[in-house]
Amino acid sequence: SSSDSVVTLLDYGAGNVRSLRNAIRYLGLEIKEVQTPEDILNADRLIFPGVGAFGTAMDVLNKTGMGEALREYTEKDRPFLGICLGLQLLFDYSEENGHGKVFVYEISCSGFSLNNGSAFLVYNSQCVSVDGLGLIPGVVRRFDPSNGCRVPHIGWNALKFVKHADILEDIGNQHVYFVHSYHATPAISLAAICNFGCIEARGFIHSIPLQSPENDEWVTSTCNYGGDFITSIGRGNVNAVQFHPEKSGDVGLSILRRFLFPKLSFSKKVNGRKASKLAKRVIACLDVRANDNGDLVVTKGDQYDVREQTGENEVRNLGKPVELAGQYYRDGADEVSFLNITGFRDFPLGDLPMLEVLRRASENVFVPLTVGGGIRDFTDANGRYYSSLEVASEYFRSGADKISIGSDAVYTAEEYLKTKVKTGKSSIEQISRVYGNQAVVISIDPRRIYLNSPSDVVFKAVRVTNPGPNGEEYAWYQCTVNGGREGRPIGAYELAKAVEELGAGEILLNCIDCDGQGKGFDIDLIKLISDAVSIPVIASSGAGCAEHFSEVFSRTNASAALAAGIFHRKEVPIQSVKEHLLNEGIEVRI
Ligand code: 1PR
Repeated sequence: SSSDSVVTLLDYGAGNVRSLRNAIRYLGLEIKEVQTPEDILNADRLIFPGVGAFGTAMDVLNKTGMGEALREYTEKDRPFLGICLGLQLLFDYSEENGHGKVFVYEISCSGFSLNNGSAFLVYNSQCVSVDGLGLIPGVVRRFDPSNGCRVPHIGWNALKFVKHADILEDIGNQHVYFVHSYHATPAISLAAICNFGCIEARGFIHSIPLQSPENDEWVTSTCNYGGDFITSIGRGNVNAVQFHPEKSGDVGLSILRRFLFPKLSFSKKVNGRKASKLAKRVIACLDVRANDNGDLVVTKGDQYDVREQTGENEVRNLGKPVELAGQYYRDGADEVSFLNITGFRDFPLGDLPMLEVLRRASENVFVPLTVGGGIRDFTDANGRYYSSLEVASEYFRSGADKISIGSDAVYTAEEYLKTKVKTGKSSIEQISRVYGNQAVVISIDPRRIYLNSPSDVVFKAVRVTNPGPNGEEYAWYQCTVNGGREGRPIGAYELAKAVEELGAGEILLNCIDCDGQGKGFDIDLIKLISDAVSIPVIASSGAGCAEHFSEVFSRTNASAALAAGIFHRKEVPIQSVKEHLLNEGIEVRI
């Protein structure tokens, strides 16, 4: 019937759901937009991709009457798929931008034996929380970096299945893509939160806040990231997942397919249960700029110089951006990054071809797309002012999942270190407030400056593995702007810490000295930065063979490694990098 070819989408306009729309269309369905609460109640099949922050989303849902309709729809067990925040909103409460109530969690524990009797423990933890839809018992909390995990949780994890769910039938041991800072917790066994030494604790926490979080009947899978958290729920026709099926490659598309076409039968795969850590990501990067004919091409520099050293000195041309992005997706890249490398001098919203590249790439690439270059406040030739947030929004609308900021982050960090004041007005703060920290990547372009002694500069210096040309044993890493053309009075270490405080969600760490050299990543630099911050760090610049990837993952705390040249020149396929990592015992998505 015609209703079988339509899915209703609840998009309350808080961010980028373009990726999901692309995935639904790719699977051959039409999308009906929810305009009124009745559209929810009349849906045959509803997808709710929550985006933005919990409190803001609930405000919108409550004001529009959509919240009430969602409650009714899910309570009636109508076909529902929540994604990311669309899972979290089904719970009782969240700590994310709670503005109303202050709860003191009183967690009373029972059901375990202590001195032959039952015991109570009062666990005092203050939480300002905000009400959710309240379909599922439990609280949504922030990941805690003191548990040894980087926040946001970004990347690919395999799931631990605790209960059957039709839509998860095809996952097996394969990884799915997460990006979030908050998570719902399963009914926690007491042993998981209290260290009672000799006491065997096997009870359940009965009240958070004064209400049972016994959501066992809902939980279909979990994952461990500084503790167990809920990765999917399902009961009857109501499903929700914390990860992003629309960004999880083929396996993600199969989850959507199972939800969208429940009547079709698919072959079954056995779901694995092996423990999984967050997989290390392998990212393909496309430096994009116009060549001398004005066509956008993928180029690649040697220490940031992208012009051929021979003949006409033309811009090196390594292919077409949309085609290469599609190729890398099919080859197994975990993410694809576009860097508009002349964005610092050209206004990106004037650069419509770049937006078109994004639009077209995102129609066929179902892993995360990052785009950078030229994100800053700008006044055009007609005197019209654009904020960096407007520039970023245009990138998000065109299909980016994350944006990256280079030069503007350097100026912002310099100012912040001088004044120690968070103005709330910088690009980092504004964009992360609206789109979430996880959507804001800071691209650092440092250059090594050798020193005889670390006390020769006020910036953080390290002892280098390979001494400088005059035998110098130390170096500091100077930040640059405008594609490496200008050095600034701030080090990569100082910048990284400042941007983390300002709300950046990830660092893309290049190194001008290593770029395009194929001699390996700058381990000294990557160690320095990945140990200094608790947000994920992407190592970049210098990969020349598969062994360089295992080296960077075994010797530093980088969460991902990015390369350009070796992939463009087809020297090392992405798949063989992954296989090598797997052989070295490093978890990757295959
Ligand atoms: O300053 O916000 O407009 O952003 C400009 C962005 O463009 C920054 O992210 C900056 O890193 C990038 N960029 C500017 N100029 C260049 C250039 O090459 N002339 N490219 C450039 C940066 C570095 C990596 C490269 C890795 C891996 N290129 O993107 O892909 O070094 O290369 P390899 O594997 O071949 O060694 P703003």
